[in-house]
Amino acid sequence: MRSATTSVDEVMAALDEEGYAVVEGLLREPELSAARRDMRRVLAQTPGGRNPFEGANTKRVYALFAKTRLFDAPALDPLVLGVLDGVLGHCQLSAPTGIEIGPGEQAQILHHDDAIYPLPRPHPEVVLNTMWALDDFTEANGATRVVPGSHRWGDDQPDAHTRSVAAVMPAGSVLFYAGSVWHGGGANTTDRARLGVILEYVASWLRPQENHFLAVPRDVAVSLPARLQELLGYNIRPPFMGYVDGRHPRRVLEAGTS
Ligand SMILES: O=C(O)CCC(=O)C(=O)O
Repeated sequence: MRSATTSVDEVMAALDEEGYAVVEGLLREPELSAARRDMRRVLAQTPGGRNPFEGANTKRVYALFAKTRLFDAPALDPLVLGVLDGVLGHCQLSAPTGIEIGPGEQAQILHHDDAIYPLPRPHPEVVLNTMWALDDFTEANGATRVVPGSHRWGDDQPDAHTRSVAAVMPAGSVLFYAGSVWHGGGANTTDRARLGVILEYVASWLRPQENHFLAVPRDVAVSLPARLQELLGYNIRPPFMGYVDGRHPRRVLEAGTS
């Protein structure tokens, strides 16, 4: 477990070695309680999972940046941006998702997040995920389980002998994990829900999982910090990937609302 004073290089070294790293204290009070409260407000209007991957007793909040402002700052955390720069280079948000694992939920199937892209393994990282713990993550309440070192696997699949570890961490911590590392939500055997928010990023030459242009209304997008707009796709990957009618998309965003 590392602390908020951890350097970008230390996180990158752990990601390279193990495929994941836990950093404590990136979200502190009063922001932590405010984020938890606001997510629980959103969750009150959120339906349950629709399939075994989403979970029978789990709720997932999609279109996160349309529903809360409490993750604008975490998405731009300097340590996160530094690690993104080192691991992915030019990148954008892919799947910002709140995940509340309810009591009685079974362990999610182990998977790797970059499996959606048809790339032979192993390959340079194209996805980096950050799981923000809003509750304490424990072995019992469904802390994310990670298979250490599995980011280096080729076509190997986890089986009954695969050793996974629970990313146990206090609320306010962040689990960084490579898009290629095998992992999954843990089983929740307690009587309380476990709340976390995933801010997943992808190299900007790939399509993000969520279509942010439709998920986040234009009048909301225009009010966001410029760097967050870029991470939501209002950006050019050099030399010109992502232009709109020959122009930078931010210009079009601003022009459209004036
Ligand atoms: O909730 C978790 O701890 C992990 C969830 C996850 O890996 C996913 O849904 O892709």
